[in-house]
Amino acid sequence: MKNEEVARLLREMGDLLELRGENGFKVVAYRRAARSVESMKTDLDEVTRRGDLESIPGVGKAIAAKIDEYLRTGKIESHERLFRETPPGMAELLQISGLGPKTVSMLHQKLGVSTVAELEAAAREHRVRRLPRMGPTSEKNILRSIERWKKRSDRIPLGVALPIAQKILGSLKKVAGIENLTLAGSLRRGRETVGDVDILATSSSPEAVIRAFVELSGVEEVLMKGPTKASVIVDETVQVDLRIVDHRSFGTVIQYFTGSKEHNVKLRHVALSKGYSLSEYSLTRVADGEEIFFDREEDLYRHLGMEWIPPEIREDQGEVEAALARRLPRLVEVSDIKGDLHVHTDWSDGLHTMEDMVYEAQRLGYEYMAFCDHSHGLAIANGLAIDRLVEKMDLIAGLNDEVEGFSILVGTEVEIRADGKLDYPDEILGRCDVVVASVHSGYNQREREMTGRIIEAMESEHVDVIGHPSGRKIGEREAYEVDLERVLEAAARTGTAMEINAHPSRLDLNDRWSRRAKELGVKLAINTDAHSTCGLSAMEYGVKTARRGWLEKGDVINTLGLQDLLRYLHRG
Ligand code: DGT
Ligand code: CA
Ligand code: CA
Ligand code: ZN
Repeated sequence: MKNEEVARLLREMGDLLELRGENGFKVVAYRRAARSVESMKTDLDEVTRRGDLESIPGVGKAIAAKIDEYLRTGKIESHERLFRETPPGMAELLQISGLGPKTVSMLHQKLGVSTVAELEAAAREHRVRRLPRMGPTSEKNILRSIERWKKRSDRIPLGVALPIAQKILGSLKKVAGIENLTLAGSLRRGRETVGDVDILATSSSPEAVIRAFVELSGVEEVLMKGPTKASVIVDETVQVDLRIVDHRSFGTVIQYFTGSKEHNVKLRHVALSKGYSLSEYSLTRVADGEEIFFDREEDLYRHLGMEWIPPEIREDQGEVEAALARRLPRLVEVSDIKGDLHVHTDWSDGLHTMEDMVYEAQRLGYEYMAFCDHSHGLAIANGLAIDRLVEKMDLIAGLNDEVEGFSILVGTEVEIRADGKLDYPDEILGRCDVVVASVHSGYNQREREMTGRIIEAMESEHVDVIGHPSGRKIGEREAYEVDLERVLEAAARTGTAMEINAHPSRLDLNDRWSRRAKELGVKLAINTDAHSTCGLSAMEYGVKTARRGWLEKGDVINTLGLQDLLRYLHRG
């Protein structure tokens, strides 16, 4: 992990130096070093420990010192200086694929271009093609790369896209003659971010449906409108595509437009191996050209000798092989969830009272809920001092007597302090039913410290769950430096569950790490971390993430009934 990061920094230094017109020798040296660090099989930490950095091909004294600096401090001062001294748009220009530093500095010198927007304008005005080594084709390629770059940086969080999509589905449902209205694309697969919203439907009067679609009240711009297809913009930036397809092909089309592209490629291979060619509309028998149509997706998969594959795992990560062998997992469902184990109230930084939260949880059909307000060290979140937590425990006991068929668990979201110690003494933690331990402070620790800090918390016999284990916030903040592989190994060893925090801006653990956790035999808890009654409905995002991680009911502790859960928590 560190090797990759160091390689990236070294390569970036080469680029930034070249952008400044530094001498070519230095530039080449950084790139060569980056390449060899990248291809190394050993950890840089290990090499440093042996005092062997200079044995890496292409790494001399100067670069070795920078690598060493990174390993000690987590940054390279001269890299940061270079970055600061480069106009911000210029570094961004380097991210446009096909644009190296040479081209970027030429564009800067000849056209005064120093941002992506300026480059786009110059290319549209055909000023780029007149430059040396450029022409109409390279100009067109630049524009295409800019489009791709924009798309890549503009992915929409699932938590934003899904409500928008559901609102549109709600309006479309009322349009006369529309049938089989379904989400497709990455949104149907439940990816944590989506490029756009894809919707499919069938209708005997497609043009009327398309007309109604582009005239929906939220539509701000119509990008494209054809007889069976339209693309519009809603909420300023969200693109929504609607396609109306033939009823008899619906199964094949929905399969195709659900993707992922990689899954589709794999599926076409399977079809070919069985003597069919698969298009987005039909399956054609190669031998005699006979075309087979499927109005149901299930039938298409069945015809190819496979189980139907839930959309969330269609990523070509082994699902096609598993479906052929009829060994697909039975993925966990929202209806399997029996309670929420991480919920805040107005005792710390939540909006609603314990009573409000209980009422909503019962409405959702849960059997139990754990109130996990913050611990006192987290002053900004109004964390509870010990006496307040004790007071709350008494109130919960009273509430439990009042409600029927529902159990309120005493919990805490205890802060894992920078040194790995927990924010409450053992005696208090021992009195809780559920202890979620999380990191909300000291994000800047180096990987080794952060990993050790979380593992130390897991060694406590009282800690049941690690909350939002990576700390990332989608589109906002990267994960802190942490070796999740080691954390998961420790979780398996100590029997600690990992949270899938269902808040749509967290989804943490994410899909991949959830799957890895399962592989290592670690249990998960899907929790909303709700800070209000509405927050409790985020469960569906967490379950989607769990499904994308191939999790089954048995992998998730809050699918257990109350008694089994308490036994699992050793508090029976
Ligand atoms: P996104 O929108 O970037 O989050 O990802 P998707 O997966 O929704 O991609 P999108 O909207 O471009 O296309 C929807 C689906 O259509 C995609 O998942 C698979 C299918 N598809 C689109 N283009 C291709 C293609 O070139 N080849 C194949 N096999 N499938 C494609
Ligand atoms: Ca899409
Ligand atoms: Ca699309
Ligand atoms: Zn929390």
